[in-house]
Amino acid sequence: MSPSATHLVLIPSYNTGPQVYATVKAARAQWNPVWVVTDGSTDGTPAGLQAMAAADPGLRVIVLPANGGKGAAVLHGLEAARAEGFTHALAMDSDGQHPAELIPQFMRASQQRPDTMVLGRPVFDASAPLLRVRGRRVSNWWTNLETLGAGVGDSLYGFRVYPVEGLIAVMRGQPWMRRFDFDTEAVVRLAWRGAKPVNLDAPVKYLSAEEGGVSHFRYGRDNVLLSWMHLRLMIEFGLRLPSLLWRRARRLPPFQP
Ligand SMILES: Nc1nc2c(ncn2[C@@H]2O[C@H](COP(=O)(O)OP(=O)(O)O)[C@@H](O)[C@H]2O)c(=O)[nH]1
Ligand SMILES: [Mg+2]
Repeated sequence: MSPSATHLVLIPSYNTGPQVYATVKAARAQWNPVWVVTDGSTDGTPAGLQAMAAADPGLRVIVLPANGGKGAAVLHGLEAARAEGFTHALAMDSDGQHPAELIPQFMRASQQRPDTMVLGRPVFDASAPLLRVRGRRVSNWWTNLETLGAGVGDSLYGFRVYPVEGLIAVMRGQPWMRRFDFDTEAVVRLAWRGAKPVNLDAPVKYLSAEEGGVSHFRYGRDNVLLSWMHLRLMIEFGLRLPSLLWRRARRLPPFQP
C-alpha cells in the first residue's frame, strides 16, 4: 500500500495491554501511514510497538515519557503530522473498540470534502453499558445546542477524521481538551471554526475484561470534567450566538450544504 501524503491514522494509547497490538495491525491492514502515540504507558507496549515499527515502514511510534491524557497525546501527534505536511488525521482508540475496517471509507469521505470533519456515528450492540449510552444522550443534547444544530451526530465517539491545522489551532487556543474532554470539545470548536460535520455509521464494541477490554474512563471524575466543559462551552456559545445565527441564516460554514 503506498503511503498517503495527506491523511494519516493517529492512535493515542495508554496502558491498553496487548489490545493495542491487534488495533495497530488492523489499522495497518487498511491504511499507510499509521502513527501511535503512547502516553506514559507502563504496560510494556511502547517497546512492543517500537519492535513492530522497526519491521514496518508504514508504522511510526511516538513514545511520550509521562501521562498527559488523550487530547495531549493527539495534539503531540498532530503537530508532528503537520510538520510533515499532513492535512487530515483519522483518530481512533487503541483498545479494540473501533472498526478499523471502516478507515478507507472515512478517509475517502474526507478526501472528497476536505472542508468537513468526518464523524463516526456509534452503532451499539448488546455489549454497550446502559449508563454510558444514556450519558452520551446528555452530551449530544448540549453539543447540538452549542453548535446551533450544525449536525454533529455524536459528540463523544473518537473514531473521526479531523482537519490537522484547525484542530491544532483550537487546542493551542486554550488549556483544556487534554483528557476526556477532548472528543466533545473538538467537534464543538471545529464546528465554530467552520468545519461541517459529516456523519457515518460505525459500530462500537465494548470488550469484556476477559476479552482484554480496558477503560480509563472514571465515571465520577470524568463526568465532572465533562460538565465543566459544557459549562465553559455554553458561556462561549452565548458570546458566539449572534455570529452563529448570522452564519446559519446565510448557510455559511459550518452550515454550508
Ligand atoms: N494517550 C492517552 N490516551 C488515552 C488516555 N486515556 C485514554 N486514552 C485512550 O483514549 C481512548 C479511549 O479511552 P478509554 O479509556 O478506552 O475510554 P472509553 O472507551 O470511553 O471507556 C483509548 O484509545 C485510550 O487508549 C491517556 O491518558 N492518554
Ligand atoms: Mg475504550
